[in-house]
Amino acid sequence: MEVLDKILEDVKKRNPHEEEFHQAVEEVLKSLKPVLKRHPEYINSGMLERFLEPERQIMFRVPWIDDEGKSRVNRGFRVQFNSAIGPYKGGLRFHPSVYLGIIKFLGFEQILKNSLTGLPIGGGKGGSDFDPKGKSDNEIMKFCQSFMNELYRHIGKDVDIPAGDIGVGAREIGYLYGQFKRIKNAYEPGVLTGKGISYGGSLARKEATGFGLVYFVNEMLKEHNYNLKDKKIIISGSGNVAIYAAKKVSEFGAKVVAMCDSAGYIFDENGLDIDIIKEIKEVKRARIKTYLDYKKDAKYVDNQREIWTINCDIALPCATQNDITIKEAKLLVENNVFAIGEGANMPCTNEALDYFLENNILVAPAKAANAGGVATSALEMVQNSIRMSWSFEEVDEKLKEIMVKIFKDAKEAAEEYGVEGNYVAGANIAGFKKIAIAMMSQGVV
Ligand code: NDP
Ligand code: 2IT
Repeated sequence: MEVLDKILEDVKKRNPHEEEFHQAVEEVLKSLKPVLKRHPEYINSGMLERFLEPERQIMFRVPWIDDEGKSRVNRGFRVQFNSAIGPYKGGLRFHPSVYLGIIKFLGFEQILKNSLTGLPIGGGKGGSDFDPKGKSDNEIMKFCQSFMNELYRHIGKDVDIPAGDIGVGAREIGYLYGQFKRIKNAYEPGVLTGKGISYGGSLARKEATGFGLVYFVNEMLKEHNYNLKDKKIIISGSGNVAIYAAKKVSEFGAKVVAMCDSAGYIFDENGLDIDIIKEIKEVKRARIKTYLDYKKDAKYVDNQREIWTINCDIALPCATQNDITIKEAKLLVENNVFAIGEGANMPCTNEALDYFLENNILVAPAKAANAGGVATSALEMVQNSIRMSWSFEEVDEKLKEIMVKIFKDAKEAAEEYGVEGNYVAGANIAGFKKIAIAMMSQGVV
């Protein structure tokens, strides 16, 4: 469709040098072709162009003082992308690679992901180029407080509800919430999710993204007469998503043979001990190579990229974007991988995704497969507003139901639009349809 090429060209021109954002838009537009053919009004009304333009983008200075008393400055972001179906919702990422293009791609993906959860949440994302690595607890606190000194005026339980992402976990959310409360002089826990359990956090939120990913992958495998039992799994990353994906696949009887951090990977043919990785990462905040201090038989390779050279049945990229390029995709297929479950956001390049689909590899796409985190964040918001908390089992049960439903919706959308088995397209279509109807109903605002 020529008109879509023109729309993509315009997006590139209006958002120069934001390659990750271009990539995310390109993937979605490609999937939406059959929908837009059936619904030319989505283009003719200008709705599609509005959908590709964030409602609001906020950039701000974050000054803070380090432990040596030196003045430092970082850049803060919040992109409030789309509020058609609910208040902006999405995480905060603290990583030196963060710039506007990263936050925009994440915010854009979040719109469709949040729509897929079936819960009333719009899409947004934020973060900073602050690097938490090597910072003391005091420095992290100082940075979070300064970040909130600006962010507080843009968020609220019915306006915009941030949460965690790379570099932001319960510790950071605690400092952010503490500062929000001081500024507002009100106890409004629904303004942030991923909080500690003692002050309004939800049980199972920590586990939700990784668990949800495995529930989704399990549904996809069932649909194609496979299961997880005895399968060899590689998981990239060793953070929040990776750890709980590893725990859950192990419960399903699969074996995680390799995991990594940004420096290198650990490998054990007999399976890794996930509790040790949890201890290293969550308690000690140490590097993954220290796994060798616990398990002498494991191997450490000082090159994270090479994790994809290992043989496996299923790959779960759970670290960061563009982790699997065409080169890694070809290696994985050569080594007989049969399914990919995207735990991270946009971990495969578009070329890699196309290659997997052309080779009949099952792909569980990020915006569907990792939606369990934000879905459970929305459940945390419900608990905050009714001033009650549910048990771990209750939340986990709801999470499972949501993931099964997301799989069904992606599958049915793919069938309806003639791309059966392509869950990448199915998820984009199913997520978009709800947003499109809401935006069309609300008029040009
Ligand atoms: P964490 O900060 O807990 O962990 C990130 C992991 O990925 C670490 O092992 C980190 O290694 C590694 N990593 C980060 N950046 C790079 C990089 N540039 N190259 C190689 N490795 C890298 O983050 P999460 O587990 O929360 O997030 C992981 C992914 O999942 C992200 O894509 C995020 O957007 C996505 N996601 C997260 C959700 C959540 O609820 N937390 C929900 C849905 C998606 P190191 O420690 O060395 O930096
Ligand atoms: O990418 C994501 O979905 C997240 N980082 C979780 C967002 C949230 O609001 O829980």
